[in-house]
Amino acid sequence: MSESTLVLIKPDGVRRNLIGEIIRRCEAKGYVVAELKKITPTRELLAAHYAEHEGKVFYEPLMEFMLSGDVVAIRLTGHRVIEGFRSIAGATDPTVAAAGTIRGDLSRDWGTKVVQNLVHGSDSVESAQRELALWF
Ligand code: DAT
Ligand code: MG
Repeated sequence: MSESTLVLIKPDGVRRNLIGEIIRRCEAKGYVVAELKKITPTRELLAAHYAEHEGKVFYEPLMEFMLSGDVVAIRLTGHRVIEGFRSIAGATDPTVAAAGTIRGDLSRDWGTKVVQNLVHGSDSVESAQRELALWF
């Protein structure tokens, strides 16, 4: 039984030329890149994507950050990939994300209003279905 998750390589990952390194880690883990595209997201798309965070203090900085450059959207597939990708991505806060994870190894806190942590991964089957429908 296979499932899909939405992975986004955020503008910091694209700017830092980490697209290959991030995809390499997904593939090395055994997941499959089923669909992939590089896009310039609109505010409307991001507002729908991050609807759960509307009203939070970091919402506007998060939107500005996500609008600051291109994003790579990936439909990543494999048994338990939703949970598995979040495991290899690491904790939201890159300062405390474990070594060995994407965020722990490759990102840090730069003192910006919103944490720049390289990747997004859907957090549940429902989120994955909703987000994949938005981006693909
Ligand atoms: P995740 O991306 O680990 O699922 P999230 O969905 O709670 O985390 O938040 C979305 C993004 O918003 C997250 O990747 C970074 C930013 N963010 C979350 N909480 C934050 C906070 N307390 N301060 C600053 N940025 C935050
Ligand atoms: Mg989230």
